[in-house]
Order: sequence, then C-alpha cells, then structure tokens
Amino acid sequence: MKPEFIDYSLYLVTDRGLARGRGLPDIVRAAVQGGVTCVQLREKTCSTREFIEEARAVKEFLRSRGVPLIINDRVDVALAVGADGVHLGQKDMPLAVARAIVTDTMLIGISAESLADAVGAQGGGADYLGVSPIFPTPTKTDTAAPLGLEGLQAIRRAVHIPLVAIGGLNRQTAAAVVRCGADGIAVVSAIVAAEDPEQAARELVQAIRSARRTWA
Ligand code: TZP
Ligand code: MG
Repeated sequence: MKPEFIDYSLYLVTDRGLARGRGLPDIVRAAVQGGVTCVQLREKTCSTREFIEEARAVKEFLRSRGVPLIINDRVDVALAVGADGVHLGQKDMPLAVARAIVTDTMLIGISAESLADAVGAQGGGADYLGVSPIFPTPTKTDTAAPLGLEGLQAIRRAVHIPLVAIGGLNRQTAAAVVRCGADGIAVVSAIVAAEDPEQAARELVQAIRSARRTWA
C-alpha cells in the first residue's frame, strides 16, 4: 500500500488484555465494519507463533477493505506476514536499522513522546508518527507525561508527515485532537473494550467527521 493512500483517520491499536475474552480477529473485523481505517496489532504477551497466526487471520480481510495492517514492535513478524507496516517506539529497533531491513514499500511509524522525538523521526524518514500520550490513560502507564493539546499542537506545527494522536482518546476527546491538526486518532480501549466494537468505531468516525466539518 503506497504511503500516500493511507487513511489514518481512525487507527485501531489492539490489546488482548482489554478484549474481555473475545478474539482479537473478531474485534478487528467488527471495528473495520464500523469504519476503522488502519489496524495495528500490538502484542506484548503472546508467543511469536500466535502473533503470526493472529496477523494471518486478519490480513486478507483487511486487504479486501483497503485497510493497512501494521505490526507493533516486531519487524520480523511484519516481514513474515507481509504486513503493510511496522510501528516502533523510542526503545525499539532504531528507525535506520529497521529501514535497512524492510522492503521499500513497508511503512514505518514511530512513537513520539516529545517534540524532539517527532522532529528526529521525521528527519530519519518515518512515514508517520504516533504522538502520545495526549491525555492520561490506564491502558499504558510506562509513558512520558501527557502532552496535552498544547504539546500536540507544537508537534503538529513542527512536522509535516502524517500523525495520529493516541492516549485517552474517545468520542468526547476526539474532536479537540482533530482540531489540533492530527491526521487521525488512535484508540485502544475505546474500541477493544467496548461492548459493541463496531458501534464504538461508528461513533468515533462520526465524532471525527463532525470535528473536521466544523474545523475553521
Ligand atoms: N501508546 C501510547 S498511549 C497508548 C499506547 C499504546 C495506549 C492508549 O490507550 P487508550 O485506551 O486508547 O487510552
Ligand atoms: Mg514498542
């Protein structure tokens, strides 16, 4: 998938611990039905084999919907399953090392928790940024202090590559982030932990669309 065709509007990041015992492939499919435009499989506890099986279980479905499949942390898994991209944090494989390993067409997304992270990632050739955390979130606690909307705006002004905001985003908070110029909102609990992930995604899409419409 060419980077210029990626729609980052509603970016789902998975977390099996929040799935209430439901299978992540089912949640991913429901979320895409509801309007998710990008999917990142984020696995911190399962085996490599299980990670690969999970990615394979959703890959064709996502391809048929034109939704990119992105793998968190694991460049090897991304390559093994032919994913569209890999997402790396500041302590993961360095961007330049990953770029030398992956195919030319594989997207590399980088987590940025500061302005310096964001500028460095853009300079290093990242395809997009995950800017976090915007607000405090119980989903991930080993983070820097929340950037808030001011921090997000400062990063938006400093970089031109696509950025998705993440951390504490939901139907209520999505609009403010869109108005700061984020290309998309990334969520974990707002979809994965929702009773009805499809409906949750639909409501988030509506919140994003209406924020974009009214964004002066
Ligand atoms: N990276 C930065 S914050 C975060 C991740 C994976 C968790 C966001 O979770 P939630 O439930 O959408 O606040
Ligand atoms: Mg990571």
